[in-house]
This record gives sequence, structure tokens and C-alpha cells, in this order.
Amino acid sequence: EELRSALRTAVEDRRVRLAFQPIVELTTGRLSGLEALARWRHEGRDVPPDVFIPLAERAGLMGALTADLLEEACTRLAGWSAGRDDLLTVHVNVAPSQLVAPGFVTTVADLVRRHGLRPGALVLEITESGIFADLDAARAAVVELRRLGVGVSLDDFGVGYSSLAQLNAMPLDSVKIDRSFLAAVDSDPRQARFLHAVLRLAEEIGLPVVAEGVERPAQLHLLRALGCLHAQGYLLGRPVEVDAVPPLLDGIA
Ligand code: G
Ligand code: G
Ligand code: MN
Ligand code: NA
Repeated sequence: EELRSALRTAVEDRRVRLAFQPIVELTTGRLSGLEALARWRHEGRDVPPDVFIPLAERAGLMGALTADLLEEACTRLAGWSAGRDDLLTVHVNVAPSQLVAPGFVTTVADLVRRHGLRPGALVLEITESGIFADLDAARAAVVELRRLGVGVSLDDFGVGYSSLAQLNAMPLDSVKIDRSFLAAVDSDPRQARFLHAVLRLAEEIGLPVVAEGVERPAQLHLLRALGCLHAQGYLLGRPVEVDAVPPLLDGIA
């Protein structure tokens, strides 16, 4: 319909852009990374990614959109990393369809080389809900990406359909626990115990955790007490536009 053709034009004109949300190291309170989040303003309003990402998928625009956003993320990352020797990472969300698309890994390898990135500075976030549609292809892509040194993080961990055995078979280097696991930890002891169990599971299989959706100090205190190393959420920092990122970086030099 109308929104679809507007999105097509926006992708062609590179008007879908990125916002960046801080990921914080809990032991020090310092910035450790930034998650890139796609933003589209259409007729004066922000269209949520939950709307335009599926629309792009149905319209056959995901390949072009992903290429464009990865290019922007790598350009920004290279600029922000110049002259610094810290370990800033930029996380980019990659739809399952793109992870397994022909040539995807080659495209990523080319980006890393062209922008002169430390490969581990780029982290791709893949979602549990989609990768298991074609598990073998997804695993093969993840193996190749990790061989390049690029990071792969499993997003929305815990709410998808995967078995733990399948997860264990993927050479991931971190998981992001879905914010639903954090929602009630400060009011419901059972939820707090559940979070504890999920964190212990991740630790047992050697997967560092990024906790998502930290909105209240009590959630932050619990995560620290349970030994979670990284977190993200409105309390720690909202998504900001590109121009607001450099001041955030001063905190980590
Ligand atoms: O930012 P938030 O409302 O900004 O994002 C909502 C959802 O959209 C999240 O699940 C997020 O992972 C997804 N999303 C945001 N940006 C992108 C993107 O560039 N590519 C893909 N595939 N998903 C994205
Ligand atoms: O699925 P993904 O993790 O990529 O989702 C990122 C989404 O989560 C974005 O829409 C982002 O704006 C949103 N988000 C980030 N921090 C918080 C938070 O503390 N609370 C809520 N409700 N959403 C958050
Ligand atoms: Mn994400
Ligand atoms: Na998530």
C-alpha cells in the first residue's frame, strides 16, 4: 500500500537512519558498546521498527536496508574509534533472512576491511525466533562470522523457540536476555529467582550476558548482586541520535 511505497523511497534515499543506545559495563558503570536501532521518520512521525522492519521484509527491501544500515554503523564506528584504544563495540540487529542470505558473510568481511575495524568491534545481534527456521544455514553463517572475528550475540534470549541444546551448538559470544525477564524482578521474588537461574545457566555454558530493559535502580542492583556484567535500558541510557554519541564516549577513554 501507501506506507510500503513510502518505505521503498526512504530506503532508496537512505532516509532510514540509526539511533544508538548505550550498553554499560556494570562493574565500572562505563560505556562498553552501543546498539544501533533503525529509525524512520515519515510525515513528521516516527514509524516504529516493529512496523517497518516486517514491512521491509514483505516488500523485499531487507537486503538493501541491511546493507545501508551496516554501512552506516561501520562508518560511525570507525569514526568514533579513531585515535582511541578502548574496546568500543557497535551492535547491529540482523534479521534472520539476512544472516542466511547468499553473500552476507562476504559483505560483512568486506565492511570490516574497508573501514579498518577491529573485527570484534562489530557485533551482530541475531534473534532466537528466526534462526531456527534454517538452523544449519544460520549455524554455518555464525561459524564463518566468528572466524572473521566478528561478534555474534543472541537477542531476546529466552523468549524464542530454541532448545538449549541448539543454543549450545552455536558459537555465540554473548546473549541478550529479554527484558521480560527483568520486568518484575523488583516486586516478585519468584521472578528474581528465575532471573538468577537464567544468569547461572548462561554462566554455566560460558556465555556472557547483556541484560536488557533496565528501567529502575532496584533492577540494576539485583543484576549487580547476581554478577551480571553488562546491561542496557532506559535507566542507563535511552537511544540517542548520532550527534549525541561523542559525549558518551568521553566516559570510556
Ligand atoms: O528500537 P526499538 O523500538 O527501537 O526496536 C524494536 C525492534 O526492532 C527490536 O526488536 C529491534 O531489535 C528491532 N530493530 C531495530 N532496528 C533494527 C534493524 O536495523 N534491523 C532489524 N532487523 N531489526 C531492528
Ligand atoms: O529486540 P531488541 O533488543 O533489539 O530491542 C531493542 C528495543 O528495546 C528498542 O526498541 C529499544 O528502544 C527498546 N528498549 C531499550 N531499552 C529499553 C527499556 O529500558 N525499556 C523498554 N521498555 N524498552 C527498551
Ligand atoms: Mn537488539
Ligand atoms: Na532484545
